[in-house]
Amino acid sequence: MKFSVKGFDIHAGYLDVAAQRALLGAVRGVVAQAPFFRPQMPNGRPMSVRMSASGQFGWVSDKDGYRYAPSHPSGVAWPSIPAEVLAVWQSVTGLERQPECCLINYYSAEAKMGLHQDRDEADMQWPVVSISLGDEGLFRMGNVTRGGKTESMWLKSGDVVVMGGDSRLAYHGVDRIRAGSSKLLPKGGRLNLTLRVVT
Ligand code: MD3
Ligand code: FE
Repeated sequence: MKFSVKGFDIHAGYLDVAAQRALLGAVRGVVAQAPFFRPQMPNGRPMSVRMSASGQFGWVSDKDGYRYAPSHPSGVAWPSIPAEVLAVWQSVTGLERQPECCLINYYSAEAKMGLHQDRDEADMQWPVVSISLGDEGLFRMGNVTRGGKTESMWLKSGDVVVMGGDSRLAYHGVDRIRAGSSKLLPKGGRLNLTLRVVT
């Protein structure tokens, strides 16, 4: 079912297990070419979340700061966004415009992501689509400005979230992972794919 929390459109149970497995296979193909790495935070420490990407751009962060970049830290170009992933963008947004980045976040049981805004894309009119796979993650949704009330919900494997309109610039983060809550990933953990128009 579809519902809205603070302007975030949540499609709970959007992907059945077969579709989740197909996406997982596609992600494995990407990370075989572009292995997970731990981006550096502004304080110089590595993030707990491991990242990779596909598409014309991925997100990298190092001593020079963070930015969208056309290649993996190893220097290889990011693989193209898998067709199965583009199909989710198409069915949930109906847009002609294609995403240029599919960021892949992997959360081990201990990983989390602090509250932040995503504002490095050129045009915030385009939505961001998020696909959750594997263990459940506690997603926190805030406001367009820092502070104020937040709402949290557990995102489960197969859930798809569309961030458009006011929610596009809202603060958000992932507080914790419920280890062992899904059997999709044999070694556990949570994968989150975010599809973005960058330019
Ligand atoms: C709201 N990822 O990669 S997905 C991120 O579960 C990120 O890995 C989280 O925040 C995760 O930047 C949350 C939901 C999400 C993703 C992108 C957004 C919410 C967003 C961009 C703008 C507004
Ligand atoms: Fe984000």
